[in-house]
Amino acid sequence: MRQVHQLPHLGLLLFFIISSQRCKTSEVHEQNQLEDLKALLNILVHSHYTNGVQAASALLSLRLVGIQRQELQQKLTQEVIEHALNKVPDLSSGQLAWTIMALGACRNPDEKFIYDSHLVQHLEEKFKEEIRNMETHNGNPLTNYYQLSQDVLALCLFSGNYLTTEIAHFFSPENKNYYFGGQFSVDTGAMAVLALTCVKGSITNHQVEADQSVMQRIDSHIRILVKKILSEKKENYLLGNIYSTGEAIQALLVSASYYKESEWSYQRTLDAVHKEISQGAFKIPVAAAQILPALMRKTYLDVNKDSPCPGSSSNLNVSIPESGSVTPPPSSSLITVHYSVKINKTDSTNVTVQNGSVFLDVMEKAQGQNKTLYGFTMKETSWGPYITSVQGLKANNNDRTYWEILSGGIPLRQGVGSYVVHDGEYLEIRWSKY
Ligand code: B12
Ligand SMILES: *[C@@H]1O[C@H](CO)[C@@H](O)[C@H](O)[C@H]1NC(C)=O
Ligand SMILES: *[C@@H]1O[C@H](CO)[C@@H](O)[C@H](O)[C@H]1NC(C)=O
Ligand SMILES: *[C@@H]1O[C@H](CO)[C@@H](O)[C@H](O)[C@H]1NC(C)=O
Ligand SMILES: *[C@@H]1O[C@H](CO)[C@@H](O)[C@H](O)[C@H]1NC(C)=O
Ligand SMILES: *[C@@H]1O[C@H](CO)[C@@H](O)[C@H](O)[C@H]1NC(C)=O
Repeated sequence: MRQVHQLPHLGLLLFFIISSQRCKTSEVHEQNQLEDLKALLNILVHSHYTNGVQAASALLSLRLVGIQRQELQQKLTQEVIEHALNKVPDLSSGQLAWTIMALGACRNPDEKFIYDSHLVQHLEEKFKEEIRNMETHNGNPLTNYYQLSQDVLALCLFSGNYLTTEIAHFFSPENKNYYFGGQFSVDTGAMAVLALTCVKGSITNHQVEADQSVMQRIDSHIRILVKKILSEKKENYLLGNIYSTGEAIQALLVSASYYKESEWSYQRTLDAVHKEISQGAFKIPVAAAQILPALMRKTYLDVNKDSPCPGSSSNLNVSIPESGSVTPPPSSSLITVHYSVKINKTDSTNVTVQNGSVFLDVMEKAQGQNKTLYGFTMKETSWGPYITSVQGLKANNNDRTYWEILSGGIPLRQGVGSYVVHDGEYLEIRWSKY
């Protein structure tokens, strides 16, 4: 069945694309980019949301770029509220921050829930718990710095309380939490730039008290973080990898006064992203949600609970066809892969699975062979299944330990639920520190 969904506001998107590159593109180019946007929207519209963070990310992005599909937004809002209702104690700080950001992205009736349920006060508490955990666990937060930045951003935009001295102290670019395995995390740095830029704006507008030295330190943090993000610009113009580029673009859009025009071209990075979209890199709804605002030159700092939700006056008639069945037909051929679990010693096996299987299928097959050696646990997250333990050994944020997944000794850039395995491949899951 091919249902056709009308999307009148694509006219606005088209307008943005054309106006952002009027000097160099051909019509074909524009048409392709519109197709890419439709593909992203298609994923956001047709995904089955199993998780409050997924729904919040999607709702936030759709509101930021001004896509108003009444029934979809209602469905997402319902999902977000249901996941928050009575479950606030179970949410991590960043999950709560994104719940607030999504519900209050612009002036709308759902905002009431934020205040009726005292979500901002709960977030203040959760942020304090993160800091307390750092103080008692060797500088390690309960979650991570990506989420601490989400917290600060939401507190800043929704008039929550925080100490600017504390922000200046903890968000120093030397802090180890910006790095995983010694490598600067572009996603994390970008989210911090957005948060710090918001805080800086609030100080400038005297919405919060701060002395001159705090202001200077925050300013210096932004400058250094922006430099680090730019130093992760790859030959293909992506910033970090494809999944950090959306947030990195946002960070660079709000911090233009910190780098020279010659240091970064929005257009080049945008073209690189479009190339990846057409190759199908954004099949997961959170991935699509994280890249969408940047494509429309929007950032999380455009969240404004007091201004009306942006819409479009254009009535260009474009439809999004349902494409629920893009998955290739099940192939009957079998492939064999090598699979090992590495802690101090390595346990290996060969596993035969259907061609087209993902990493998780291999893990399940191996577990069936020998539960002692290959048994594992996982939890559902916004990016899909996250491996929490293998052989009974549990990942722990307080020790910065996790289960790293690799192919041929190289860390994968996708999770076990998404990565499609190949015949003869050497897959590994390794007990690691970040
Ligand atoms: C922090 C972080 C980690 C931490 C998580 C532990 C911690 N201290 O929080 C560490 C360093 C351990 C980690 C590990 C991995 N990560 Co990571 N991670 C992130 C980061 C920076 C923030 C996540 C977050 O807190 N989100 C906000 C909260 C509110 O959402 P949440 O859903 O509740 O968050 C949880 C999940 O995101 C989960 N998680 C973290 N990473 C990953 C990756 C996958 C595939 C899954 C399913 C879940 C997951 O941990 C979060 C806290 O519980 C994101 C960046 C981004 N752009 O999102 C990358 C990111 C999600 N990670 C990524 C990847 C690839 C991985 C690994 C698969 C790397 C590897 N080769 O082993 C592993 C996961 C392996 C496994 N065990 O299943 C990619 C995913 C891309 C994709 N298309 O799937 C991202 C987008 C980074 C990037 N730019 O490439 N990660
Ligand atoms: C949009 O196009 C479809 C066919 O492509 C047509 O049936 C419909 O009436 C059009 N709607 C508007 C508002 O122009
Ligand atoms: C790995 O070996 C080291 C050194 O023998 C030991 O200290 C550590 O506890 C071992 N790690 C695990 C997870 O077994
Ligand atoms: C897996 O298969 C390879 C040949 O492809 C073989 O060399 C290896 O010994 C096998 N490993 C195990 C653990 O059976
Ligand atoms: C697996 O499927 C892919 C396409 O889906 C094909 O290119 C590849 O040759 C297949 N491999 C095997 C071993 O059948
Ligand atoms: C699993 O592996 C362990 C260690 O090699 C072995 O002792 C045990 O018998 C195996 N179990 C099965 C069901 O094969």
